[in-house]
Amino acid sequence: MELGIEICGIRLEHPVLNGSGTFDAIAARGAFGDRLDRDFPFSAFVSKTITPEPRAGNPPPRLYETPAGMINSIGLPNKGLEGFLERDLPELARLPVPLIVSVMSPTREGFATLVGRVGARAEVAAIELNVSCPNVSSGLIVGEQPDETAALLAALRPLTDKPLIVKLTPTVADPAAVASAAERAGADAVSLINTLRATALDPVSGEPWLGAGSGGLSGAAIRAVALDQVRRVAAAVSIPVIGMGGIETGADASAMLRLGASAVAVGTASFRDPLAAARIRAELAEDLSRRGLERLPRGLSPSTST
Ligand code: RRO
Repeated sequence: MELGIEICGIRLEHPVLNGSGTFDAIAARGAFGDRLDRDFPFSAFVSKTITPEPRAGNPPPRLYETPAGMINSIGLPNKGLEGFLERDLPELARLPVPLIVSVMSPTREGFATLVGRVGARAEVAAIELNVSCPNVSSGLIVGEQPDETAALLAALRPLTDKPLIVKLTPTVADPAAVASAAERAGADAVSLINTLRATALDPVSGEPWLGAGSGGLSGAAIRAVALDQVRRVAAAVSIPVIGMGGIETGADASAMLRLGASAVAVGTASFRDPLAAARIRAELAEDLSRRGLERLPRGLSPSTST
């Protein structure tokens, strides 16, 4: 079965990407060497989110395993824009697939600097705007407000010809309204969902387990939420939707594609098995053939009601 897709003008061999921040390709190259390039599990690589200035991230502990997923409170540790361009970009540009760089700033000016500088690099195929990180304490999450999201896109759109993908938050009553605002203001695609805000207590001390107090829930626990939000968003926009949230099998990926996603991303499953996405792609091809589908099902959404 032909799994190739074109998304925002970028040709991809199949529809399985990684979720930003869930696969460290530079560390993986150290561990697996050239095998990583031969067996690379994703059709495009989305970087961990970068910010204008370096960040140390949140205090430990940063992870908590739940019965069907995990809570992270990583807090955006990164080398900052300059460190990324100098040290990480040359490494990521060697990957055998198109590179999507995820960026985030607490200010519109910071976003503009990131988009201008990253967008000017030929190694970068597209930029993901992370307006949905649950783990920064800067107050407003831009992606919770349609108007804020649109204003951000309107400011950034003229700064680059590269496709802009908006990473949506699930913590809104109407994700389709935010997605539509992003589309109207010039977004080329949306990706969803980011993690859901979550808390866990240390069973012994009774205090919050995570160093930052709370974090973002991912994994199988959020799959049903992700499927519903992808369905609602895909019904509302004409730009491509990259769906993610708890995808662990080809059947999960197939469901998300049949609900309107043009591509999917694997995140938490890669922590347990770095090659999970390769298995999911193979299972997806089998699932779609079993259903008699000869092409990827964008547009065959069984329900478009919200
Ligand atoms: O770094 C993080 O803590 C983080 C980010 Br930027 C994000 O977008 N989503 C998430 O669950 N964690």
